[in-house]
Amino acid sequence: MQYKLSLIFILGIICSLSSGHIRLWEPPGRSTLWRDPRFAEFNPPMNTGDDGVYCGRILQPPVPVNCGVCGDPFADPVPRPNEHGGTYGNGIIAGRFRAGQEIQMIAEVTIPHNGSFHFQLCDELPESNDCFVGKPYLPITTAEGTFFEFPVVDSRPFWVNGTMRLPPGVSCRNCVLRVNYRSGMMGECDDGTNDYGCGLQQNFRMCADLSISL
Ligand SMILES: [Cu+2]
Repeated sequence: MQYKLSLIFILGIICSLSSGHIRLWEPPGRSTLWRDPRFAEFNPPMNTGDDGVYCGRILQPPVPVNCGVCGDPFADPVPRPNEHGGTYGNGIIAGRFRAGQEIQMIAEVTIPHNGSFHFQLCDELPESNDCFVGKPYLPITTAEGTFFEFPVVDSRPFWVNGTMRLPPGVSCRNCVLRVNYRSGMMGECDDGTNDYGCGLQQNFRMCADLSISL
């Protein structure tokens, strides 16, 4: 137990020293557009912490309760930096697609902490928590198979290179794609025991603007 606790402590230090954990390259997240030369003409604002947008470092239950809709600190004034109308949410369309299309998906997990991530699509602007609640998870296909929740099992930084199926019949001039990565570190379960993935976890989010036609 002593060993486990000190391990958690050490991991906590590693986490707090580095921003880090997931970056959405394709379609590029709002905070990552600046890294992509295809969008240089739009002069997207630079966010070097684009892989560390995690609810202001506040750990979250399985359904996040105090986290910005696109991962910013909940206490930030709305629109928060990664939300539509915020610093990084200035309506630059990261990709133009057709409803139901299978699109490329590239994500970089810069610090893996077990757990899993999923994608959802909101068809309203500004995006809202209510819009994402209940929306289906988009199927992600890689060499490993097809997943609605993509499991993070590697212990070293890795890339996920695959495809993702957009929902059929959903179109919008500016849809909002969101990735949500919940870590699977040691935590307290409902029955009082400790196990990986239980209790409060780090929760990363990133939103991207897509234009989807029928
Ligand atoms: Cu971490």
